[in-house]
Amino acid sequence: MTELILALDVTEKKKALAIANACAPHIDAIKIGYPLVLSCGLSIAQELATTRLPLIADFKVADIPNTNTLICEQVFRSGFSAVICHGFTGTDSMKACITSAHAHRGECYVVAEMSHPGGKAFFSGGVAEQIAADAMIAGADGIIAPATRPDRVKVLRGVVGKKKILSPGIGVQGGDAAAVASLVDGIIVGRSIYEAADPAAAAQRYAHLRHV
Ligand code: OMP
Repeated sequence: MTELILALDVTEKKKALAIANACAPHIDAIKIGYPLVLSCGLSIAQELATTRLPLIADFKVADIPNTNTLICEQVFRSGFSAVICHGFTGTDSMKACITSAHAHRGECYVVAEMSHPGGKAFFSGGVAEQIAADAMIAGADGIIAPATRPDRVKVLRGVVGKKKILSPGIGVQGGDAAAVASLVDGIIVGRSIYEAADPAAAAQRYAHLRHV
């Protein structure tokens, strides 16, 4: 089953709550990152709890193990159910995030390859495959892989097997939801939904892909 994850990258609390509540019946999870948390605080997680949807903290955590643990403890104590971390920091740093997530019955996803054009500069030449493999060894629940490059998603699927792949880059970044939905466990969509005149209707347009 492919889930639809809303990337709620807005910076006004009122707008964030309005979009989240309107889209809630049509989505499976909400991903929140620095834009919303830096403007509204971590308490936004509690305010979004009314949607009854899983909340993914996209902080792309990328520090030494101790700092990663301290960050993830704050994330999970605030009510998030998953965290996204970077993998280039090494297995010990990833493990710190994974351990914290699992201690709170949460999940941890590791960025294996980024979706933007610049993502090719360093996540190339086998690096993404190695990050994905290390993420599996470290016990991650899944990886983040680019919807802008379905061929790469296929390669990374070969590395992670049945573990989850969440895939951003759909719409504004050029990725085609229909081309990746059947390859991944979740598609992440931000601007194509939250910048639409009617975000709920925009989210509903992905309904046919949610259970591919
Ligand atoms: P839109 O491009 O507006 O659909 O948003 C995509 C969302 O996915 C944003 O929140 C990005 O920060 C995030 N994202 C990427 O776009 N590319 C990546 O490689 C990784 C992420 C992510 O980790 O979620």
